[in-house]
Amino acid sequence: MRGTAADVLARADALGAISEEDGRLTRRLATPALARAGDLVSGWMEDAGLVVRRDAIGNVIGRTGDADVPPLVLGSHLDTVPDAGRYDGALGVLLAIAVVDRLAAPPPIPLEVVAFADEEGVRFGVPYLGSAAYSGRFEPEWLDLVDADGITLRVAIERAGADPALLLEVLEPGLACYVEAHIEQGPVLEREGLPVGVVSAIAGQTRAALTIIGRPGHAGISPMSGRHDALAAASELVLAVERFARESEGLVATVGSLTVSPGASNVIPGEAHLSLDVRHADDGALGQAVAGLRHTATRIATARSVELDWSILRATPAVELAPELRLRLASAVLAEGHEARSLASGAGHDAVILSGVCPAAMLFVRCAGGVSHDPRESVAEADVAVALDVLERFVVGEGRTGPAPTGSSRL
Ligand code: HGY
Ligand code: MN
Ligand code: MN
Repeated sequence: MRGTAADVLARADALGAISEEDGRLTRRLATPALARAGDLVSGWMEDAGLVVRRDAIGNVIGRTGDADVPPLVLGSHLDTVPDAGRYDGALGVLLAIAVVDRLAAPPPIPLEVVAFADEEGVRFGVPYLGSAAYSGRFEPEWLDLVDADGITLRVAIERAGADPALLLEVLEPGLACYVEAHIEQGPVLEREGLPVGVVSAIAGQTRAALTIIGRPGHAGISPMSGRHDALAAASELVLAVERFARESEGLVATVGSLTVSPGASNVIPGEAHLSLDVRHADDGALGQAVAGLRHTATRIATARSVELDWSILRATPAVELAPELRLRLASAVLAEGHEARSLASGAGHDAVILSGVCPAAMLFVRCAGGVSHDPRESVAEADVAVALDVLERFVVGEGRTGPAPTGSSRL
């Protein structure tokens, strides 16, 4: 039989070996590694009978069925964070291809399988560039985003062999609905002994870039009293962010990257650049938290006589996933004999963007220890098999023959 859980895991291993870096998995937007991963996925999509194209940002899109009928879209992202696990994103892409591969007859609706080129936002700081382009929601100013090497997104896309101007064309994607399978990246399913879960909502997320400008100086002759040390100010801010989030119910806030210049042991740091990632399930609470954190950062900068530049890179609101799709997904889970546990997602997903253009739903797959964004990420073949059965049943409707329902639904 084609499209088995073993196939999915073997392919995840093959994809996991395609990286920008030796010894660890990193695959960012518009890099040769992502292009190689796209080539592999493109071949698997063709083997499954899909007609494949690549769009200007590098999404790999496979289509089956009548081109004039809005498709059911299945997919996830192919890019990764640095030193990633091999299932975040890739599992959803491979499950989608495997479902198409195993269909015994043409599905009742055209299908489109998508491997998004940038969900994590690692290279240019702004997440969801792939699904935004696919959904016709690409912002022209994003072409001027600059990576750590000073390369703009525009140039990166040109160097990858595509025409960035195509991203500016206004398009209405005309999609019927979107369903994404993804590892849970959390402990709930494992704690409750469940193979899969139906996602109810996705937390809102604000990402910012902070720059602290102090005054560089000679480490040996500058008295402590008159210093304007950018790294010391940044360090106070990092701990203040942690304390603020710990004291705020339901809030998570993270400084994931910090770079210092000029970066020599005998020079007082003149500049510090920090990322800030703030999330909450409630948009009002998120907005208040971001404002509170900005006030805290400004207070620290003033007290230390350093300058602060605070720039919001992207803010995406919390999203409730489509109730009717959640019910259909839950029915498929029940029909496969499992409890249809509903749970929220603290992690962001391309479903956030797709939910702006069509009804969207997500199926979570249990992952060991809830670990993710870490090479220790892992899933069980039996859980992947359940996810495949559920997705197939969702796609073909009740036609699938599965075990009698025994589970219960807590939506
Ligand atoms: O950051 C996230 O939540 C996701 O991994 N992009
Ligand atoms: Mn991720
Ligand atoms: Mn992901």
